[in-house]
Amino acid sequence: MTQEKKPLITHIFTADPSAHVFNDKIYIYPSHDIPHDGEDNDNGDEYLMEDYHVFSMDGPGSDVVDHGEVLHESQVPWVSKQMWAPDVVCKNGIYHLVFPARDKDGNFRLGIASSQTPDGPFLPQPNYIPGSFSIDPCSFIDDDDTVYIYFGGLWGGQLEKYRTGEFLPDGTEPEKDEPAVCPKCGIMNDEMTAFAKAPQDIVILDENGNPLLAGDEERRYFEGPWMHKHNGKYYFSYSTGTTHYIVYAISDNPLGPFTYQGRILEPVIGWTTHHSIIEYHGKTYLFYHDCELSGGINHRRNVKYCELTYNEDGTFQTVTP
Ligand code: FUB
Repeated sequence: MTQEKKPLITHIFTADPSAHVFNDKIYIYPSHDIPHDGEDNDNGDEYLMEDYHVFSMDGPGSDVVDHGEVLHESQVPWVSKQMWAPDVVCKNGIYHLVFPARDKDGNFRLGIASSQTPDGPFLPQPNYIPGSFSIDPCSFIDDDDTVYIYFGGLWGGQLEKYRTGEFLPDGTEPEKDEPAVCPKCGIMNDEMTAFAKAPQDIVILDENGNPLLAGDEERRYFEGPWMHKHNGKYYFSYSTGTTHYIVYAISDNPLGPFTYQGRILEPVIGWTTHHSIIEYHGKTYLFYHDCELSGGINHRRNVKYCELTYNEDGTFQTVTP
């Protein structure tokens, strides 16, 4: 499989790949990085995405098809800018693109756009999901058809500004010896228009059953959640941001608490790291991004993938990029 760990898409910059298997094909829903010469900052202002493209492959190793632009910010009434990492879930035969963007007040929100087909185009709902905030939605459908939206990102993603439940413009992260800010999860209604159950904390515990601390930057949640199920267990994986790892935690319940297990992916070229995991024809694949194509420019990223291997006990073998 010669494409493994090589830039998969080279005609535009792509990042944050959410991969899914629909109709026996692999579909990839990434962010679309726009090249510019602006500076990086801790607010993520360099990530100036405006639209989404959908890509598909007949299987690992096959050519990648670009299905073109499937949604642009100009089509979404509530969006001002920065359409960041999206995901897609198929519920009742409809494909729902779940995406974050800044609203007209500059706050990140989560929106939905829908299509009859996995390759779009996607028609947006006029308003964001009421009560939604922050970034990086991962939409997971369980065997009983319940759709869970896991989300949240620190710093530019504003998650630490919602520690009280309200938006506090000056909200900060907890002290290093306090429990870390938790990612959130909301359960969607059947119509995929609103949360049926308001977002709650997803608690990640250490090996002693204590919540990970804010100062535990090699393990605590930063952004980029992904959920998948394997042998009846729920695997919650995410980026540690400042320490640049993709790590994971396991639970018997989709709402946790989850227990930290270890690393999936060591740091890649570039500041951000963001991934997804799929099963395809009995094998497991990790989709991720780095900045190889641009020679390390943080906001000019490219999607890659490789095989991911479970150990017999259900833990992962760590991937080195
Ligand atoms: O692509 C913009 C942001 O960078 C994403 O929301 C984060 O997960 C990081 O990859």
